[in-house]
Amino acid sequence: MNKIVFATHNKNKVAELTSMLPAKSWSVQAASDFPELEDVEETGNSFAENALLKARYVTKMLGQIAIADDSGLTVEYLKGAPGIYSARYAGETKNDQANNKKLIKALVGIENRVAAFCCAIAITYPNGKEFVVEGSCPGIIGLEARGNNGFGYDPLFYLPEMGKTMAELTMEEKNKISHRAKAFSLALKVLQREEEIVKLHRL
Ligand code: ITT
Repeated sequence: MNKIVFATHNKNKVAELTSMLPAKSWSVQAASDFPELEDVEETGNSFAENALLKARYVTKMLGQIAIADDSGLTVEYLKGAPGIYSARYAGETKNDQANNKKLIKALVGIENRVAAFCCAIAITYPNGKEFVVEGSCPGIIGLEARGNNGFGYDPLFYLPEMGKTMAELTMEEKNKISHRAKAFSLALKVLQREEEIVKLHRL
């Protein structure tokens, strides 16, 4: 079985990605399984650039296939913020509650609450091949937090067609519609295709 490493220190991302892996496909480890891996500085200007930085680092350090997710929330009224700065919107400590509180405050009295979750997934190979795929999920920012599932901005992210926030969905429900699920289904196609190419070369 081929090995891949999820190049993230975010346990919620690891849980969501792992639950979307087809059974008996890849053997997966997370960055937290390797104490030598440090947090990568996200100096890119886009989700895609940051995802590539994180995946490249892990492939370089471990010599293994790496998958990294860079994701966040874009709010139309805030001209796309918090965007690539979503984790640190309210400060360096990456506190979900503080981030949500700051977002509620930023939108007090604002009618335009259009938003989207975005996710870029980078896949890097020890042979130098690199791929990036992306997914997004539209929604609106609620007036108050609702629901206890998920993480990050999920309690504020209202899905009109479901009448629920993302935090009121089970992981299984979230995995059918989320930005991460859309990007990951494309990532799986890339992984499968690359495996087929390797098999062809062995013939
Ligand atoms: P890694 O860099 O180690 O992967 P991180 O949490 O710092 O972990 P990001 O830099 O990609 O990851 O920041 C993502 C932030 O965007 C995350 O902390 C949440 O605040 C938000 N976010 C991303 N996906 C989300 C989701 O599915 N639900 C709610 N919030 C999400």
